[in-house]
Amino acid sequence: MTRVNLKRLFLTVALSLEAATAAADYQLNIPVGPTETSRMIYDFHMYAIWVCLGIGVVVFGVMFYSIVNHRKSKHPVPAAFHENTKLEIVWTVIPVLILVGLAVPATKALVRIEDTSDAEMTIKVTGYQWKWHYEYPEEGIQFFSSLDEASNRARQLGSDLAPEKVDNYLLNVDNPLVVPINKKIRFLITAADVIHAWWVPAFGWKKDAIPGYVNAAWVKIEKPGVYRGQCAELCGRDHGYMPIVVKAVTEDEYKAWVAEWKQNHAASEVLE
Ligand SMILES: [Cu+2]
Repeated sequence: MTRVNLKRLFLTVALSLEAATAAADYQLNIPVGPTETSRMIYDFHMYAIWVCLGIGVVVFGVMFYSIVNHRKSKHPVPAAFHENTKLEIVWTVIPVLILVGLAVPATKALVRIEDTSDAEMTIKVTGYQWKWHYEYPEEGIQFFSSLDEASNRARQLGSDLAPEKVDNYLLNVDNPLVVPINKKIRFLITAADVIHAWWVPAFGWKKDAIPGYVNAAWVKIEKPGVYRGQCAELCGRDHGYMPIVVKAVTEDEYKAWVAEWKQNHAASEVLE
């Protein structure tokens, strides 16, 4: 490759990298959500990364030191030793300690994430092809949550509505799940037809929704807001069109929403 060509190649790569960074709203690290579990996962992830980095620095340090200081030109005759009990004990004990140091906090986090006891309220989530059904057993509230109409219209072949014109295209639903903040909410997750998975990245976990089986998970959201997710298990033709929207609101707003819902829905028409 000529010099000019190389220069052009370098420029093209540099420019496209810059364009990609500017255009994409992405981050390299995992996000920290508004929940304790999400923070715990993030903290452990960072801790593990630093441990790995430390191991890398030590291992590569020893390797480069050996390459440079024990090169053939400096030591033409290689050392001829075999076995070193002390060294072997050291390189067994240190990795074991590192593994224990990783396993203890990882197990603690896992146990905490799985512990759905002492929940203050329960929400039952059922996956359908291709929508979600939410039920608040204590309140007698239940409804389906499907892709919003604008997205559904825009996604059709030859639609008169352009996807760019739709806010949160394919990420909005008609009836979002409304939950109060600062309450431990237990989710009971299942499915009515095939396997789906309920996933809101901000919460830090995702759970399979399996017909005939109930999975449990919990969340305690600390910040009001709209949290979005999607079905995370390929479940058929419209798998990509069953988003999840969770609206986390204050306790008072939640109570008002419950009252309003009950007023608008007679007991007889709870299920479609
Ligand atoms: Cu699905």
